[in-house]
Amino acid sequence: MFFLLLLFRSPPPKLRNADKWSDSFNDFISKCLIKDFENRPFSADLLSHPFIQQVPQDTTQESIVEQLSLRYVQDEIYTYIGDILLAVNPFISLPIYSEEHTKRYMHSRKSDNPPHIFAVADHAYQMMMHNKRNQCIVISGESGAGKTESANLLVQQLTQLGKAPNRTLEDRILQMNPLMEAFGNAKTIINDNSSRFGKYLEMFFTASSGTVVGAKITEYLLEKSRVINQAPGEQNFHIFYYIHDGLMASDREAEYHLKPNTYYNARESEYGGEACKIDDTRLITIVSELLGLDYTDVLESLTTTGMVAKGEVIIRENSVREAQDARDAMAKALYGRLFSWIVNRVSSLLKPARVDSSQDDCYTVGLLDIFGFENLKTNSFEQLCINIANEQIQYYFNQHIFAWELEEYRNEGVDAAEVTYIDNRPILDMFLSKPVGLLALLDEESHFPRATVTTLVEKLNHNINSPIYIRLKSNSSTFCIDHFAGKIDYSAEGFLEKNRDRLPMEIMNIMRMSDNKVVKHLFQTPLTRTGNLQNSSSMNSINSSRAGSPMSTSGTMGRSGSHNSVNVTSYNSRSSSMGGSKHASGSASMTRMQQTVATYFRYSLMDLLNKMVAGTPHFVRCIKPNDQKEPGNLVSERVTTQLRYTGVLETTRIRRQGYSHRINFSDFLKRYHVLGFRHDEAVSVKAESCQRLLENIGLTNWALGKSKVFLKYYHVEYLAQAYEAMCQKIVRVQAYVRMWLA
Ligand code: AOV
Ligand code: MG
Repeated sequence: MFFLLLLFRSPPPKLRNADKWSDSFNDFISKCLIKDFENRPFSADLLSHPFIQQVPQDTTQESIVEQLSLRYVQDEIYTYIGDILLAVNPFISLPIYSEEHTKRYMHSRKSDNPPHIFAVADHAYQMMMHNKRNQCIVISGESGAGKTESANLLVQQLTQLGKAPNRTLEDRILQMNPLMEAFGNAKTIINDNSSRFGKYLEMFFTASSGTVVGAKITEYLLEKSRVINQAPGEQNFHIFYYIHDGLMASDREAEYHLKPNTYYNARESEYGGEACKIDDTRLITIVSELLGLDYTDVLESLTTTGMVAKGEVIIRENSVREAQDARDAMAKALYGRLFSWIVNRVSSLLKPARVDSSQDDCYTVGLLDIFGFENLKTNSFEQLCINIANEQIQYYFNQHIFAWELEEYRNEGVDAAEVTYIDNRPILDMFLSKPVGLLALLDEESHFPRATVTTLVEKLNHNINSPIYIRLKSNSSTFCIDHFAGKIDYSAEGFLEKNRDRLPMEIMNIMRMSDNKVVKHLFQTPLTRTGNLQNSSSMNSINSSRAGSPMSTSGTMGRSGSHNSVNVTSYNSRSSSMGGSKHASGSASMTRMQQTVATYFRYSLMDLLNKMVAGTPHFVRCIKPNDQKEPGNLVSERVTTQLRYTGVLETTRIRRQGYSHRINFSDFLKRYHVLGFRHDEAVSVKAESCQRLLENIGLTNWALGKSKVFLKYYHVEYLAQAYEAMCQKIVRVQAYVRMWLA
């Protein structure tokens, strides 16, 4: 810094000689920059910094919990395990998200400040700008652990980092969350604001200046059955209560025909086998009016079914059960499609103009916030899907943190940690493989009209041969799965109907004739199936899957960023129908066939994985300290369980002993040459050059493989910052010289 100040005061005399200026100048710059660098060596302090190395060498599960507990009572809810952030839910608003905090965590080193969710945003942003690669922040944790809050805080910080060019864009991005949560979140037994859908939010930044220019949301697997039925103690989606409570009492009744909340809790218990009859036809009048439909059309679509027999259309009356199913299917389809429509509308409002024309101009930071692992009193099809999605995230975490890393050590001959971890791939295989995976068997059974819950469970019991699937002999409609996060009993009651998720054609047809533009539009697109497991945005992504992605025909799960070279066969490779090329035509045929929820769920999972592997990942692990939502109360056993099943102890080991970042010799030398050598010093691409560079910078604890430099997570941050600082200096020096020469 001192040298730079001098530079701005008086020009160095040697530079006046035009012939010699070049050499002297370069020499001068090299010297002064390296000198400046020596003033900020890579100090041992950084390595032993309390925020980086909080966990002592002889770490045990107990000592981690103890550390977390000690920190938690002091409202220090964040802790790093290497570059992974643990966030323990405080269940109380803490004064740690102020403007001052926002500023403190912008463009800073992780070691400069206490651990914080803002630091994760900052780090991802810096990595995106430095490495010119898309980033992805994966937030995981049980239901109620704090994923959505974390995601919102990340968006807040990223918006600030991206210096939104105008308030409108910033406001729009920030306003999106309350809107999405109003329609997609609900009160459950576990969480008052539980996400009932998975959300992948991509924020777009310009490559040149890092300015945020837009965002895109993709939604996954909305639990739309909540519209028609909620478990005791749970509620419908927030929006219903907002509308009800927000309307003037007079409008509520007169315009929208809304009754007090309790009215809507009344359910029928008896189905009866007889032909149905609608007792209160005023309700049909109201529904027709509100949806812009014809009264008779609505009545008939609910109470009758048209069938083609011998070329003739025969109309038959529905049973009470069928009519109720038709009504429920109508409500679910309407809500699910409306939700997708809102998501797409929001995305189009936030769409950056340049993304369409030139993708290369932007990089993204993606944020994944899904519904957390659930174990309720009664677990149904929704919990099964939610928990499989969580298995998938855990699998991705394992692959990234352990499998790929250990494989690279072996390939490159690097002597590093031998860490064992619990691989949950057998669980995913049990669910997703074909033809005897649980979802494939469910699909098969769903195609038999006469199938019952008993035949389904019998089929599962008979065909699944895995220790993860546990038969419960005492009850013919339940089974148990030994998930990564614990054993869960599922009740298969309703699985078949929920999986078929049929929307009668009669309803589809009348909706398309609605006078209400939005309703009409919702049912117009043939691609939008009867569930939310399908939305056009995710369909697009499936079709555009790239080689090396989990959707590729090779069946390999490629990795992004500096790890691109490693391909590990994922469980998808066994599921031949998941091949990328098949998807292109697959989506078209989907419009024709009635697709099951399970099938679409598999597509959605692949799509999600596709998005995740396309960016360099950052992990936030949310921990739930107790089940009572109490602040200041960390129940050790509860936390220990979560740490155990998420592999935090193993993560600690691999992060201490291992090298989370690999970069090949050539890229390493190209990128960091300026930090360790004179600018004009030619160096050949080999291990010795990398070693010299690392030694010149003063880094320790790295390793060299056959073709790659192996770095610890903190090296990377240091290198990125040193590089950016050096670039800024060079630019300033060059500007000064230009000014001086002119
Ligand atoms: P989740 O997203 O992980 O559950 P949330 O993010 O909704 O969990 O958090 C649950 C509740 O915990 C929130 O409504 C807040 O009351 C509280 N909370 C979480 N994080 C914080 C924080 N950083 N500061 C203050 N309070 C917090 V689910 O969507 O159910 O899987 O499916
Ligand atoms: Mg949530």
